[in-house]
Amino acid sequence: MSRPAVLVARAVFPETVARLREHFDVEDNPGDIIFTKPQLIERLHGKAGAFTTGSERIDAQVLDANPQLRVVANMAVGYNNFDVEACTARGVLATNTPDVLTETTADFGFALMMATARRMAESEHFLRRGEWTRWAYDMFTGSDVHGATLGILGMGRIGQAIARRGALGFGMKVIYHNRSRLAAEQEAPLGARYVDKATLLREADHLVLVLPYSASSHHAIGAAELAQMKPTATLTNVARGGIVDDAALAVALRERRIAAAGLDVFEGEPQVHPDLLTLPNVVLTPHIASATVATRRAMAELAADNLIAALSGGKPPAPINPQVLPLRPA
Ligand code: 8YV
Repeated sequence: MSRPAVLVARAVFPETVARLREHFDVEDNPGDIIFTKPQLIERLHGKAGAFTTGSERIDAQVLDANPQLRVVANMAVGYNNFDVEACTARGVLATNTPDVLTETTADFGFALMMATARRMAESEHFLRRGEWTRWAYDMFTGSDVHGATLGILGMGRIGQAIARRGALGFGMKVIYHNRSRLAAEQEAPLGARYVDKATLLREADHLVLVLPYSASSHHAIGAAELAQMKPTATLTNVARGGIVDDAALAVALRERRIAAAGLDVFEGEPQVHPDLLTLPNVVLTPHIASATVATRRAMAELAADNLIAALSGGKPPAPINPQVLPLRPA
């Protein structure tokens, strides 16, 4: 019997590709070309599986043009690049990479929040420009992180890991809003208080967004929400572009309706709203919250584990739509 063929849609660790080659006929993408939709459709021809990242949109059109496709394995915990309903309707298994990036992403979210509150990027640029000539009592005064109120929108695994850092490491008061309330035994060690969204916006000194992107979270933070925040508050987004209305945020930052923002994700990235680029009170990073060597390796390995298990009739560790299992025969 011939081996299944898979597409590795973006450049990834050579070790991961080599491991996949032990199981499959692999077409990889060492040049790291970002495929257009027609290119992706064409590359997927004849493939039983795809190793994808957030840059490949797997929707009904791609699936219908490739009825032989049975597994799409995302190297990401977020999977808004997948139309999961379309996958499920066609019996295509979708998988992701939860857990392995939780702590690393929480480290980064916390660091970005701190950099934002303490004006690290802005002051570094000032120093590099050679403008640091003397000390001044009010030079780059920011707002405290320790003891402040940490607001978390989206209290999943990463949200809880950020809350833990704030509560246990920095003595922060934690408030959160989520689709569902945590169990009392999860809230208690963090002293976390479940509040409605309006209270979260009103009370947070530092608001961190960690919710998944979907039609219902699109522009969850827009002009109306920003207007409810404290003028001294910071906003940090390590979730997905599109959760924040970036144009409205740029206006709020320019008019100092909130103090500052830290953004790792953007609407339409890698494009960044031009107004954000001109503002001093925003820390901008290129979607790197999960980017440590160890975590990216773990993500790649888990995506490969998913693909290998699913296409060999096993139980993939992180299925998104397990109801399609067992996989339809090739
Ligand atoms: C990925 C992420 O780097 O896991 C996620 O959801 O946003 C990042 O960790 C990115 O999505 C590439 O696939």
